[in-house]
Amino acid sequence: MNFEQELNHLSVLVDQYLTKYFDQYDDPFENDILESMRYSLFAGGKRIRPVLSLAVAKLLSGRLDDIMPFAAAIEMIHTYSLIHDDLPSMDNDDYRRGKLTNHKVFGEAMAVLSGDCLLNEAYELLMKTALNAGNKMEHALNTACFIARTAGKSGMISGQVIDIESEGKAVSSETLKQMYRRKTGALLKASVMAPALYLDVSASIMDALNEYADGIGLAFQIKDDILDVESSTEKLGKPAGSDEKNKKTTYVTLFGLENAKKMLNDVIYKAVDAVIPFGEKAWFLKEIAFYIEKRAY
Ligand code: GRG
Repeated sequence: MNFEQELNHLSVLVDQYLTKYFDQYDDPFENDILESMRYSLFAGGKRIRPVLSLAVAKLLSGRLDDIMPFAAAIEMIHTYSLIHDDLPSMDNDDYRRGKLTNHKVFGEAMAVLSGDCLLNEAYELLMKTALNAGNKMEHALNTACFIARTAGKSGMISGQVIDIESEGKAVSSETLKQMYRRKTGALLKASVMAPALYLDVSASIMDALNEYADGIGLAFQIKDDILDVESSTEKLGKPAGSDEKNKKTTYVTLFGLENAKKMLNDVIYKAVDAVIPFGEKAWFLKEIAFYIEKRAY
């Protein structure tokens, strides 16, 4: 399989799992909240986080089934974060993935609740997975704790807080890096590390994957900064030029467009180098890193 085929194959598996997962619910009193949750969960996201988890699982054990619930939970958390990020009290965006944002379709109250509900659903899935993990229960709980930590105040949420507090202010490169590592990098790190934690791999494998995750996490956000100035609203499916509009400090405003591109390339190669010890088996992880560098949206 080539890169596009493998990417498509893994993201279809994620879609099938999520579809089946939500098909288990049929209480008519839950229809409205489920409609709002499904709207954003199936709005055409790239599924890069769960695909990363499955790719690492393939590399480490060849088994995808064990890791799928963790991957799906991470995608639910990611989707909740985007619904809340788009709210009027946060970025106040009308479009995401080329579609109206959740609150524009279902109203602000329902968007808050469907984000909350996706987060709850994610934790319920993680806990059920741990309960059913037999002699791997402790590893499953460790993995769930790690995901919770990266999504919470030690990761994505404090990153979002730094982002909100930094608007309209001069921000140092150190603060910007911290913000990126938390806001964007933390959940990508959870995606890469979840299979490693569940499978309880050696310290050297953990270190290599940690370095890879650090690289792609930072790269993902630098690329986001570049796309914001180089791409169009049509291609992005969300407003281009929003960083300037919201007076945000980014890699582009701090270092200039060309330097930001060089820095992006450097972190991508660091990530790629980190997985060299895995040899040929790491081809897809390397390709994902290049995909993050080259992605158009
Ligand atoms: C509201 C708790 C809370 C957190 C929000 C993740 C986040 C924190 C905000 C998103 C802001 C943003 C656009 C960050 C840039 C990086 C990023 C997370 C982009 C969106 O991820 P993709 O490109 O989205 O993987 P798709 O649509 O493909 O799923």
